[in-house]
Amino acid sequence: MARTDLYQAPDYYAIDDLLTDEQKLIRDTVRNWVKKELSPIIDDYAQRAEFPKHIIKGLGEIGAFGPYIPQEYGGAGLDQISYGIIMQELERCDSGIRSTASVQSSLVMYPIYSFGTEEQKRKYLPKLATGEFMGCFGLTEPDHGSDPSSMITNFKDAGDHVILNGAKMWISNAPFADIAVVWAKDEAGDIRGLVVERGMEGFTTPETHGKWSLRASATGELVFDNVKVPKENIFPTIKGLKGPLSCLNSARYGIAWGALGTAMDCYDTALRYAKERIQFGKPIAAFQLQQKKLAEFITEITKGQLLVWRLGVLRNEGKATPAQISMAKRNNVYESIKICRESRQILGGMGITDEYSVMRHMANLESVITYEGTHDIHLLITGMDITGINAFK
Ligand code: TGC
Ligand code: FAD
Repeated sequence: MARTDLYQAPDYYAIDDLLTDEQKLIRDTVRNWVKKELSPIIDDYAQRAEFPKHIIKGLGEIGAFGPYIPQEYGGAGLDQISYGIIMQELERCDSGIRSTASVQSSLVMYPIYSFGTEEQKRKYLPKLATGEFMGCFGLTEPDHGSDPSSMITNFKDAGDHVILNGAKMWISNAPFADIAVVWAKDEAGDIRGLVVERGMEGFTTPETHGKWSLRASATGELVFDNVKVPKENIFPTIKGLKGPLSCLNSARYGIAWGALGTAMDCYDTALRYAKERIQFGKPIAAFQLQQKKLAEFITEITKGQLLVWRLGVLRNEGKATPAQISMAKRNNVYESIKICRESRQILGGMGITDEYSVMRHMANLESVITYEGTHDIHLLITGMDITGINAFK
């Protein structure tokens, strides 16, 4: 059911004062676009478990695809905080929509820009920036999720092309993507990246059905059955897991901002509802137990906002470490999922309906806390960073 979007962003510590005029303009542009184009339709699409493909052009127009890719390749040439703000505003509406934008930006455009040949950049980036081409990122396999270095998807040399075999699972955007950035092992056993195009013989993208989470995002498999991929589609120099993991640094950073958007939306919804809903002759906001929840929400949101803002500054300076990004992804998703769950309780029975966004956000974050490295994997990354001891293996 279409509902009016009354969202007002919380800013308890005047974090707006830390933003430039350009960053605020970008934030307002995306927020207004979301209110007009996305909020009225998102629940219908989530209920139908369908990605709203007609918004792709609009996402391109507001600069949501490759915001920090240089303008000469079709990107917007923005800074990292602007990228984060765009992710926050999109995920404020729905994690699945942010997923589509962050996969396109950080997992498809970023590797082509960072590792691709000049021809690959010219061929793909401008079309990805407008949404004329949509992309997906294939790292996870049915038997290799948290441990991608054990992947079995591989390619063999066959003259001017290679023959690719294997399968990837849980791939966002796969069912409609025009191209896939795929990570596979070469004959020496090194992980390499290559661009596989829809239409190549033996390449299929079956859709994954039955999700209770991220329902407005299309998820699928990538199946490679002796696919002939021209050698010119291989990223020439990057080898090893650091290739895909570098892309994840960018996407995890965007998720840290994005997840906060869900918490900000749930807080705003729960606060408004608590002030309006009367029980025992008073607004439920007058009860101490409800105030405790709301006070804790705004505290965690404020801490999360400061965390991502500082991380954005470090990324702008080229100083953010993968472990710092990992901490922000884990913390902001974890705190946001708790805020969404408790907001749902503040709304009582109404909280389970699509009249409010809280239940959808809560269910979406069950994917977000798992993808791009699970909560536990990120704890181990911090653990290894501070102790110097690897507890993964
Ligand atoms: P390890 O031996 O630690 O490292 C292998 C090589 O990679 C380097 N490295 C990194 N480089 C850049 N950025 C990072 N974050 C890096 N982390 C490690 C490392 O220095 C080493 O380099 P070199 O030169 O020595 O070879 O690797 P490991 O096999 O022990 O695994 C480490 C672990 C578990 C942390 C890692 O593999 C991991 O992060 N696992 C989680 C997997 C994951 O996040 N998958 C995400 C799939 S994509 C996705 O979910 C998209 S959802 C998108 C959406 O819809 O929004
Ligand atoms: P597993 O790795 O099997 O983990 C299961 C449990 O074991 C987890 O709780 C984990 O924390 C724990 N565990 C694993 N190893 C350890 C350890 N060493 N120590 C302690 N605990 C451990 N992937 C892509 O490549 N591209 C995409 O676009 C993409 N989109 C996705 C979209 C959705 C909706 C979802 C749900 C997933 C997506 N993924 C994508 C895959 C995602 O990255 C993986 O699901 C994730 O990395 C976890 O892998 P797994 O599901 O195989 O879980």
